[in-house]
Amino acid sequence: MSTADNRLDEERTRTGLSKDALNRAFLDNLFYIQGRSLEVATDNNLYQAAAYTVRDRMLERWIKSARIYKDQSARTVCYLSAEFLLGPHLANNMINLGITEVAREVAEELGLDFERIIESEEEPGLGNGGLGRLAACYMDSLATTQIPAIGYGIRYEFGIFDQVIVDGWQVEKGDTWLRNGNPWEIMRPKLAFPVGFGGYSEAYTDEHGVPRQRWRPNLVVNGVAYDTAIMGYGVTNVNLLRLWKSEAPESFNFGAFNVGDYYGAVHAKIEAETISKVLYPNDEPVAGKELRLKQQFFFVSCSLQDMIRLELRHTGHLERFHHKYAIQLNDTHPSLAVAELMRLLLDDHLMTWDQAWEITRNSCHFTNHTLLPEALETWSVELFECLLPRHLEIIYEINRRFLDEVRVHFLGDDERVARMSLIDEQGGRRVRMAHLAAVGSKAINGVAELHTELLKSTVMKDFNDLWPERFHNVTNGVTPRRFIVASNPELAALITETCGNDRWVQDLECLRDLEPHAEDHALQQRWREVKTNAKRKLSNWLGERTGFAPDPETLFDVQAKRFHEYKRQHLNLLHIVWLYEQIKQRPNIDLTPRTFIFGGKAAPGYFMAKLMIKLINAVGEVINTDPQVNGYLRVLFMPDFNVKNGQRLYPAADLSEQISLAGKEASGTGNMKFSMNGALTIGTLDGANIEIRDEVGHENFFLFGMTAAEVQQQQAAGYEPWELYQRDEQLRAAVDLISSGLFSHGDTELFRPLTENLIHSDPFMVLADFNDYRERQQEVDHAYKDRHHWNRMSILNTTRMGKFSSDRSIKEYAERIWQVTPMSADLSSPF
Ligand code: T68
Repeated sequence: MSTADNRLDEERTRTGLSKDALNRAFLDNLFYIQGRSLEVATDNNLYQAAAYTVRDRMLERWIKSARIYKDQSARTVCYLSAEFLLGPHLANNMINLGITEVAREVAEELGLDFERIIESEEEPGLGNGGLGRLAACYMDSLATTQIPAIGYGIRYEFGIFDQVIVDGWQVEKGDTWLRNGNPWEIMRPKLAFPVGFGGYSEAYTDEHGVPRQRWRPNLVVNGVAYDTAIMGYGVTNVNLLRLWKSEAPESFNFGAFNVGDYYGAVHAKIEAETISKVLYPNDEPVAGKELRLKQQFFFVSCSLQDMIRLELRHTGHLERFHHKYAIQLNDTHPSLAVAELMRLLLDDHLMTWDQAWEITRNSCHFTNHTLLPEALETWSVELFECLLPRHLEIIYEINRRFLDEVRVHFLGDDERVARMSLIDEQGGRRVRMAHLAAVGSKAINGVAELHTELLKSTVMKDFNDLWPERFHNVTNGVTPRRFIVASNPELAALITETCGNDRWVQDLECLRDLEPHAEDHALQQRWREVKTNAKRKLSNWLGERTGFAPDPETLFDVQAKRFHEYKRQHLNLLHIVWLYEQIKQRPNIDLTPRTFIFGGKAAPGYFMAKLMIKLINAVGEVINTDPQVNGYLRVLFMPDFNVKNGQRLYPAADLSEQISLAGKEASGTGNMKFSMNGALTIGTLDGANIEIRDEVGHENFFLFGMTAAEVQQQQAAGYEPWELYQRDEQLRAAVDLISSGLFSHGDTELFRPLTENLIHSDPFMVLADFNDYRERQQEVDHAYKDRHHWNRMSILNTTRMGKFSSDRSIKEYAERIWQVTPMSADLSSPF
């Protein structure tokens, strides 16, 4: 063999996908990176070696994609998000590379437990919930649909806390996901940008005699890039997720050392590193959280500087920046991008205001994820002035010009001007981040049809009156690669076998091919077996973790999502308590045996949400140990609901609880994951539930509760939960059982905050929807008894979920919002 042939051979071994190549690479990685042989390797050693092996296979494709994108001058989507809730990489990357089966064979031939290696991965929990997970699904779909994209965010050292349950209460544990290293990321020490804070804005005259402004910050930190490859499914495109870590600039340290201030230097280093230290939990008041604003500015500034660097390197100027980059702001967290891009173009690149504004306004696009007033971000002008004085000036100027436009458009409407201003002048003055994002964006979108309509008619009504053409709906979606193929391989195999091909993985609408088989009893039978196997697997896992393994023959009724009063986990609980009472009163009652499973985290400072978790565990303790009822009812709490644990739950659910108060859940995405895996939904007309119900068929969905319009009417008319409580005996019995102390060892105080809140205030109208919910649950009970009918409904739920693939969402963004086109990164083209 010639030297060149040898090199090629080596290269194939290093990055090839054959069994031999994988085998050799895996053993090499185990030996040369981990310093271990097979005999002494720990689970983590094996996982790391597997991860490096898979990552190396993505690298060549990644570099090639980047080269092709650059050569073609593609418009690149830059997805700016403070959160990316990625979930475990290994299994997913093997699926997208198409090497799962051959990798399994390699493991088996080496005598290794393939599943166990996959299980060993600790997931990067760099997000709170739906918003962060959506960003991760979109990264998967961007690569799969071949759209050049970079995800930009923060490399938090501590992601979302781990949840443990102690005496029924949630206890938070620090998430140390980096303790064993992260084989998926590549640190780019040379790719670092300075980010300033504080100081002042200074006027000066440039060499052409033009008066200008510049920022003199008094603190500068460095943002260092950490890159992760995001592989598309069934294509060779690989996109980039670039997360920023904050560090102290070296010069700063040396400066301090030179004057002998050793402690000062160390302190400065710690202060700089603090910025990317920890992810903030949502549902907590942000007031006073200066560090959060610092985080937002930090990652936005690094990301924009990176885009500018790339564009300058490529073309030498920024005039076409907006043609080259489509920036998507994932909620208001990155909305400082509007002000920072203006500053960079004005102050650093010396553009005129009009030029800079034209570029900014045509680069940015904004997604809103919530209508809850307490979640709409504002920052005090005082804090802004202190941290970002130059940005405040720019925001004032954007506002001055904007309000002039409003005045012209709505002559004499001063109230509207005050409502729309970027500055809220009521009480302490505050910067309204949603207004900043809206003014600086070409497109504004909601995440489900109802949500977009409510956005246009309530919180952003004034903006919709002014610029109706800017508003769009893009209903959320989730990736079927992770939420069917990776989570539920048995179901995936059955679908592929029945369809005769696996096209559905890339085009979820192909699931419709299954529909003619929905009546087929043989398929129904196998469908059910797949579900029961998934339930058995979950049951075993729960048995190991919680000491109780539920019976897979019972109906698995699952509510898994963040804990929040608007999501109404307490409505579910009230029904359980009511059922308990029914069984106690009529021991021979004819009920379908059910296992109620809850999962989800509460924000550490959200007392009511934490009390709901305690109540679930308290009710479980009583019910699960009462032989009179536990043949019918079981209540379980799955601790530490995260992406990995979610993947255990979705395949095993018979019934999915999507019971938020209508108008409160922007979209929901768990609803989609359950339904794709054949769970039926009991739900309200809220968020994407409405569209899911329209797709799967009204007869295959258990609907209950008020509409968003009815909610508004009742609240306007003065909602009186106390009257309902007085009038409705069933309801009163359930609430009273909780206050009686039965679930709290006689303590009548423990759950009082919850019951009192329901009776006297009930902001999320739990009592108003209770009866309808209870009745629909009775229908569920009956429906489950007719197995054929249930199986048919379950099959139809899966086959009709095509719309909710995140590939569809991304195609809509690409066509309607970003105006970008797919670009194949064909590996066979010359390298
Ligand atoms: C969720 N929002 C919506 N926010 O609640 C959900 N918030 O309906 C929707 O499906 C999902 O976004 C995706 O669009 C969130 O998850 C947060 O996590 C969050 C984080 C920080 C600050 C505020």
